[in-house]
Amino acid sequence: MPDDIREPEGTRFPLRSHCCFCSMQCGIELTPNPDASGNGWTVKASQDFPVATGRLCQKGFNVLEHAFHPDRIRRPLYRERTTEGLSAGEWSPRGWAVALDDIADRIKDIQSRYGADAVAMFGGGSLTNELCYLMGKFARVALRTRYIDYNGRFCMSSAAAAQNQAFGIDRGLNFPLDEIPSARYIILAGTNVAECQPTMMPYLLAAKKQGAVIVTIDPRNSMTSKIADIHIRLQPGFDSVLTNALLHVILEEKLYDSSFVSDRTSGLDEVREAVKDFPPAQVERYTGIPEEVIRGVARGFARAETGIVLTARGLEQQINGVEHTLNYINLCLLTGKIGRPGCGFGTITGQANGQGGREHGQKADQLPGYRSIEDPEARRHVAGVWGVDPDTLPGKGVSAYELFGKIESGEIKALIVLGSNPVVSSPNANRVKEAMQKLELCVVIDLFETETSAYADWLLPGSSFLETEGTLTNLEGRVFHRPRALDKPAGGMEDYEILCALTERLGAGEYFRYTGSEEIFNELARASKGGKADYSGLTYERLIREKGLFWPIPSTDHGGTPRMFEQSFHHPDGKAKLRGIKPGKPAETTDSAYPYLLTTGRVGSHYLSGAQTRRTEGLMKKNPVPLAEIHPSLAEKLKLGLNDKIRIASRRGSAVFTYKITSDIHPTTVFVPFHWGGEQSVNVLTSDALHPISRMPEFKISAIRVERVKAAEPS
Ligand SMILES: Nc1nc2c(c(=O)[nH]1)N[C@H]1C(S)=C(S)[C@@H](COP(=O)(O)OP(=O)(O)OC[C@H]3O[C@@H](n4cnc5c(=O)[nH]c(N)nc54)[C@H](O)[C@@H]3O)O[C@H]1N2
Ligand SMILES: Nc1nc2c(c(=O)[nH]1)N[C@H]1C(S)=C(S)[C@@H](COP(=O)(O)OP(=O)(O)OC[C@H]3O[C@@H](n4cnc5c(=O)[nH]c(N)nc54)[C@H](O)[C@@H]3O)O[C@H]1N2
Ligand code: SF4
Ligand SMILES: [Mo]
Repeated sequence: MPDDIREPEGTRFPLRSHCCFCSMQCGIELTPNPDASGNGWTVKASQDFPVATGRLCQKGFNVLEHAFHPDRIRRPLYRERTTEGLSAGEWSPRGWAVALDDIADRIKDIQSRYGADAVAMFGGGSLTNELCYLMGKFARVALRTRYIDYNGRFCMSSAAAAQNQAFGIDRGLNFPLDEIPSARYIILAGTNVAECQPTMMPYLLAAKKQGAVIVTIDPRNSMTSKIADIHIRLQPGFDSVLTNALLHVILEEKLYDSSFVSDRTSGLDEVREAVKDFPPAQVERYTGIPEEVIRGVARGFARAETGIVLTARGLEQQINGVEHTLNYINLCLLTGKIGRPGCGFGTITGQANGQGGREHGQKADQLPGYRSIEDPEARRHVAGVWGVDPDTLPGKGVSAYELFGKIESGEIKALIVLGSNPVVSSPNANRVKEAMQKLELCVVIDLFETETSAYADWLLPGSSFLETEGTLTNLEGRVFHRPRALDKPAGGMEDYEILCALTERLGAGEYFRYTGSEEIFNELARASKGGKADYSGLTYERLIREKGLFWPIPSTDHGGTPRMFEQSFHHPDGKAKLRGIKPGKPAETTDSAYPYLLTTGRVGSHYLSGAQTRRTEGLMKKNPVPLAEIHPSLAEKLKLGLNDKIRIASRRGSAVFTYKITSDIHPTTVFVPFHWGGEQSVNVLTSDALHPISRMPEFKISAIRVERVKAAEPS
């Protein structure tokens, strides 16, 4: 371990923390072990956290590697710009005071020339609730800019919009994970739990052991679908067509729960109308999914005593993602499978704090507590907590990807990135790179030099999950406290301290003087009071004592809300809204120039932009490069030979990949994981079409052409 990261004085071992990667947030225990290879620590699964007790996946076991990596940035780094834009020059280290003074001076200068909105922030969903909250406040109170958004826009925005429309509230799972074993029928659509939330698999396996039927819906026969009784391999983009057929059968055969539908929902006629033209025989002709499979799944789910539908990015990261999600929600509502034991709908949140990160104000249109920044009452309440005049709060800005459009057009001149690597993770990455060149100031706060910091003037060292205390909210909506395991690096600053130090220099310091993250949390709890995501009944003391609590939790004597919607939904009439879905087309369909579909996603051994896991030897060994999955029929057509590669071209760019032939993938589809940058970046190909409401990019569907690259040819 580098000697500037160490355990605090008087520490008792093992140190406790949580894996920083996915939304399961498995507990970990660290013990120094001079005999351990690598960094001198042993990581064990904690027996103490009630979500994934005693289990970790491959990323969890390797989670210290990046945190202790020699590539960690230790001091603020600076480099000069040339008249062409960015210098290709070397970074040079500077002191904190010099760095913060210069950044604040440049922000003030840019804002005096172009106005407050010329500075933007880009946040992330891996950060603590406290930091996400602080970023929203920092943007609105210290920068006074409307332009803040975050990577959750690429992640949870479609599911969030759908849940808000259907239920009037958005919490990923409406039930705790430990209800899964009581479900007798489980539909997993566009979710690859086995690789993306591996420690959730035991819940599914327990359900299976008790007789549950598991159905997976995915263009790939993924690792998750290996445990399924029925796998429906559909072409990307067809979820609403398939679900309309399922709903058609449920209505036609009168399998729905008529008393639940009439007492607790509105909109049945809309669904009837939407699904009438989707009889399963016709859908079979259109999709190739056999009529008897469609009828079997519809009957099985509707008749099962209990049932759960889970979705994830597979169907959400599309320009029709909100509608696809709504149609899966319709399945639960029509059959009355929600708000009671063993039942419910859930969208599986992705990032460590993908849930809390979408609740407390780092989204363009949002104030803490899941409030709307356009709502005068919400503005008054939050401004009151912040001690500012509500009229000084800016209005709503634009979504994550649209920020790059504003940079391109010259409206935004400065960007602060904290907790994301958007040059790798945004769609149409070449356009993003071009936009980044146009900035007058780019500040990246990260653990490492990244593809995004290649466009930065300043790269400030961020603090890792081990070095910060805070709260996070897992995929179930369970808020928990993550203790600080290690001291921050010598002479370093925690992420929140960097922002607070900037506010002093920007003339807003009086609103940002905190003694620590607990004080930020207490303010967040007050700001969230009365909002949809109400944390006002939470304190650090309670969270530590009770090992996490489920929001909403509106008072200190409230026990939290593990299962939602038992009595009512969150619309004013207390009912859930059924919505009739007319399936829309993807932004791009295939044609003779681009005859295949590209879909993108994840592998078990890497995490998101790979900034962390590509620095982890144990994980890199498993997946050193992105492998494109192609169907044998395509391989045959291309006459691929030994050591050949494939060139994939879309309307935006092209890239060369190593491939893997597998009959598990839909014949029209190619899958490529997105965890790599540079020449291995699949996002140079992806479509930047956005959903009209959620502004989610269509990461899951791009029309492509595939060519053989002969082994000897230079790529
Ligand atoms: N190992 C690992 N785990 C992770 C992450 C990681 O990067 N690596 N990231 C975390 C984050 S932030 C997230 S958001 C989650 C994401 O978790 P998931 O959403 O489960 O992951 P993806 O691989 O993006 O997509 C899931 C599946 O959708 C399928 N799919 C593609 N197109 C369609 C379609 O049109 N319809 C349907 N039904 N399915 C389709 C893909 O084939 C894929 O198997 O994972 C979290 N966990
Ligand atoms: N093609 C394609 N693209 C996708 C997706 C897809 O399925 N297909 N999925 C999308 C989804 S769901 C997501 S969530 C995004 C995510 O993509 P990104 O937002 O790029 O996610 P990360 O790679 O986690 O980036 C986090 C960065 O913050 C740094 N970091 C981590 N923790 C901390 C911290 O505590 N403090 C500081 N200062 N820095 C920290 C890391 O080193 C890393 O550089 O990618 C999206 N992009
Ligand atoms: S399941 Fe998620 S939180 Fe748990 S160890 Fe794996 S990556 Fe970390
Ligand atoms: Mo995500």
